[in-house]
Formats: sequence, C-alpha cells, structure tokens
Amino acid sequence: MDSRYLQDKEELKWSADKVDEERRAFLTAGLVGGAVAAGALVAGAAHAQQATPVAASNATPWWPNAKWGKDDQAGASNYMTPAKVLETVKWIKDGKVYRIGRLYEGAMPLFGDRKFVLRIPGTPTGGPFGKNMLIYHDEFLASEIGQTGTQFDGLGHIGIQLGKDGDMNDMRYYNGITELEMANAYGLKKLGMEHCKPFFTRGHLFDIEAVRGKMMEAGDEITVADLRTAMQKQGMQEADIKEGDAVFFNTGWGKLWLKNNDKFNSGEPGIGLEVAKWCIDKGIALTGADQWATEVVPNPNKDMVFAVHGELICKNGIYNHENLDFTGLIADKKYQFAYVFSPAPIKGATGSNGGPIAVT
Ligand code: UVW
Repeated sequence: MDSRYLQDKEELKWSADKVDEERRAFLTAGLVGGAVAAGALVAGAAHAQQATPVAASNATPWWPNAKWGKDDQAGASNYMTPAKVLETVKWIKDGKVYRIGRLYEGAMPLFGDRKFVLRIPGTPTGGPFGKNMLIYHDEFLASEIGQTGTQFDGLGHIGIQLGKDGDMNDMRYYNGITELEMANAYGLKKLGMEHCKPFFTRGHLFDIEAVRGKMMEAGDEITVADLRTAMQKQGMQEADIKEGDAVFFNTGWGKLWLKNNDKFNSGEPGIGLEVAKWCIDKGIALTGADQWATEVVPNPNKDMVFAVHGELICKNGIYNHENLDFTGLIADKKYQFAYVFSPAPIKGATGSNGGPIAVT
C-alpha cells in the first residue's frame, strides 16, 4: 500500500478523534444546557416530552439496499424520476416562488466548532483590464460548505460505528459502505454529493408551532399525532403523501436565528424515531425543518444522540435539509408545493449549501 495513503489514514484518524472530542464536549454542554432549558419549559405543558416508542437498533445490517441495489450511492434521490417531476408540476398553480433557505453570513448560528468565514481579497480583487479598465471581485470562503447555515445532509455525512473505536471496517454508512472504503482527506471516495440527483418533488409542510400554539421548546418531540392534527388544521390528506415526496416541519425554533444563537444551538424541538419510522414507511425522500438537525435534541431517550440521522440518512438513504425558513409559506397558508433543490455537485462532499425554493 502506498505510504501517502497510510499517512492520509493517520491524519484522518487524528482529525476524526479531535472532531469527536470537540463534539462530545459540545454535546455534553449543549445537551445538559438544553435539557435544563427544555425541562424547565416543557414540564407541566400539555405536550410534555414523550418517550420514543421505537428503539433504534443497529443489530440488523441495513445493507444491501433492497430498493436500489448493493452498489447504489444515490439513496432516496432515486425517486427523482420524470414521472415524479410531472406529478409535482401539477401542484404548481400560481407560479409563486418562495426562498426557503436562509442567508449565509458569519454571524449565523453554527453547530459545534464549525465556521463560516468570507473574505473579498483586494477590493477590488483584480484589474483594471484593458482600455475599458475592467475591475473584479472574487471571494474566498473558509467553511464546512455542506454543514453550515441552510444545509442539505448527504449520505456521506452520517454513519454508525458497529465495532471498536478506530476500526474503519466496522464504521458503516448508507448501503453498508465502510469508513475504510470512503476515507480520503481530499473528499469522500464513496457517497459524495456527486451521487445525489437533483430534487424536484412534492413538499408537505407541517406547522407544529401552530398545533402547539407557540414556539416549541428544545427536547419537545413532534409525534405522528401532531402531524395528523396539523394535516387536519391545514386541510391536508395523509393519502396525498406519496413515495418520493419531501416532508418539512415548522417548530418555530427558527425564530431564534440571529436573535438568540446561544439558545438556538443549545438544543431543539423536532422529530424522533416515531416520526422517522412514519417517514420510512411512507417512502419519503427528504425531511427538513426550521432548526439545525430536524430531530429533537436532546432526545427524550437520554441514551440516543442524533438517532433520527442514523435511521433516515445512514440506514435508509433519506436526505435531510436543515435550517430552512418557512415564514413566507406559512404567511400565505401554502403547505403543499413543489420543492426544488439541486445540491452543489462537489465531488466527495458530505452535504451542500445552496438556495432551496418552494414553488406553488
Ligand atoms: C450533525 O452533524 C450530527 O448534525 P447536522 O446534520 O445537524 O449538522
């Protein structure tokens, strides 16, 4: 084996350990803070934290993928077929386009130690050129491109460790792909964003903030009963939710964006394993929310951390779009729309930033 490869592996292992250490520190602090805040705010409320009825089990291998085969790396983006596009187009009635992503800026709340640093070198960066004296600007961006701000989680983002610490053969991702098969300091060798097909599908928005009558609090889990209440309030039919559709959850937590970043980062309301299973059973292609992980943090089951990420992304190839903004859609009572997003096809990337839209 070539020595450069071995060196990459060592570097990767070192940086993985470091990130892990930092995340554990963040999660301990965040979950403790979040649990205290959530406990104080949710206790006594009509919707107290509920124990997740479905336990995530890693005992049964989730590969080879039954729907798209053992070599598949595109997951639920395979639902994006010409038939799906034509079915979705029927939902476009008034031609209105809503931006459902947020502005990217250095001040936005970031998970853990992630960064978003934009610089314009030179001002102007270059020129003047020719007698016409043309000048120009470039930008330099230092950031986790797919994991800051409005972010689309790809299938290379989340895996599950099944064996001993450091055993890359037993860290498994979508379709059973191992860390050893993917690992590369210069971009993932498997499950990179280049494998994800552009999304053009029907979106269904559940306004759970409206169901609760106020912003949900950290640790408050959205239940399937909440989804049914939301559908009733919003005039939606469960039978309308079809294989390959996208589902979105409004918790109200997004109101803290740039207003109270510390609280925003301390935890969040969101879905748990019960709703995750509902999504899997329906063949949903993508979940999304107005907060940073779509799932509830801390999980009411204190042994679970980001368990929904594991079930949806890793085991089922279902994508996840985080830090969305549904303000315009909710103001106009538009709960069903065409969701359109073409992730940046960066080879080997774990996710994508970008500007998702809802078209009604
Ligand atoms: C993690 O990276 C665990 O979460 P997110 O997908 O919310 O960034």
